[in-house]
Amino acid sequence: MSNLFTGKREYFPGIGRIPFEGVGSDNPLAYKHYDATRKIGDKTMAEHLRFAVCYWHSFCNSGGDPFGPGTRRFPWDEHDTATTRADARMDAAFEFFTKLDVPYYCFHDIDMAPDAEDVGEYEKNLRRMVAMAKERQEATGIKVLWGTANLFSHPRYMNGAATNPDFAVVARAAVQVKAALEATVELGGSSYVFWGGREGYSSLHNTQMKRELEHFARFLEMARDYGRSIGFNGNFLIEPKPMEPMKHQYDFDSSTVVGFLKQHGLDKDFKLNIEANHATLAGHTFEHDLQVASDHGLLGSVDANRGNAQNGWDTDQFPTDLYDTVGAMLVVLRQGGLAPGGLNFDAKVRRESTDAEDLFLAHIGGMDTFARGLEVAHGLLTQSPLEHQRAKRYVSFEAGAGSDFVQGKLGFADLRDYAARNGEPVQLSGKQERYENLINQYLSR
Ligand code: XLS
Ligand code: NI
Ligand code: NI
Repeated sequence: MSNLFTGKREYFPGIGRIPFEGVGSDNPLAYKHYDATRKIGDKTMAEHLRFAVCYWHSFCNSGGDPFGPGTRRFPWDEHDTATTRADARMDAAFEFFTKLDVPYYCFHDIDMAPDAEDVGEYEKNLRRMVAMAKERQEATGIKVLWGTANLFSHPRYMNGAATNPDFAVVARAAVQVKAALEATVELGGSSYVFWGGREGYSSLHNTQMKRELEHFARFLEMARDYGRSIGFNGNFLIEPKPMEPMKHQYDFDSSTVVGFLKQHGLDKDFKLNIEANHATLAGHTFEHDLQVASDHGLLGSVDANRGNAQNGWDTDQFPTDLYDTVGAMLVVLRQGGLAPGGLNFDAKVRRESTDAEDLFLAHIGGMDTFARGLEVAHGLLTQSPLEHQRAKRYVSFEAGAGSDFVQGKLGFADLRDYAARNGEPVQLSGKQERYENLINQYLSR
């Protein structure tokens, strides 16, 4: 069978473009909430959500785990050479993006192109695939949300990339970041991500942490300067994660990364890419890490997935929890949107999910969960008493001594005198249950 979109082999036969059919439909291959052109406030759902499919989990990860090999048989892997496999994989990827009708995708250099230890060969491989991707983008209108380099799979990076104690490895990592930046610029990507793969340590006994972090900052500075010099005007993004693969990852969570960026004067060019499952691994909620980044004006993009409440590792499941997506979209709407970032499904179907169709079902579910989260969050912000109730808790800072305090007009002795005059503060309930009920009320509207 030939592919409607490329004229080549069809990799997902029997599945057409996914339509919006609404909640009344039982068609598993239709959107129930995500209606790309429907307006929520002043933007369409597509403009608010800016969905991206990730190349690595969707087309490269066949489901291997530490206990056994992959379970999914990818037809694009049934070719003799790395080159023909890469070409076929790209055909499959663009067929998938088009059928799902997502505007963006994200990639690592070596998801797309065959890796090579020889620097020149590696660069040539990537350039060839970038040229092909560019053609496909022009033919389909699909764009890159962000690009990145895989600085964690090759054994040379076992002790880290930019933070490796061996300068030869640091320089080799620059080869990939330079090439991946060029690829991102060539493909019109609006952001470039650094997830700190193995930037961290397994033991502090053999590690000079301060020194490694200084090297990391220097490396990022150089990447920024190179990116700007080749016309990259978008955001550089750091993606926090507290552990895995290393025992301790340097980009632990939003707060840690914000502090690091400010310490090194990188916060003008770098923002954060927050991944739900990384936030929960750090002992936070997804919403918490989003809020911290947003409060600093540094929330750049989101890796949309979820963990598992019973597991302590990065399960990278597709988001299905409405409570989570409402919380996330409240933060996103309050900051006026994510653009030029978006919602990238850094998520994989389960090892037991082996049908080609499962990749569609997973993305449809994730997109519907975020679309519904958007609707509910918008309702909460524009129709419910939520914002007013929340603001009212702080009313004592709006006038009088409270306002003087905020403006820095008081000293500590003034606070003492105020308290002495005022007597014991009246008890004010936090009313958490009222807020929780309000969210559930809007979820069921
Ligand atoms: C791994 C990360 C990775 C980044 C891109 O945990 O989430 O997939 O998003 O390198
Ligand atoms: Ni992850
Ligand atoms: Ni991620």
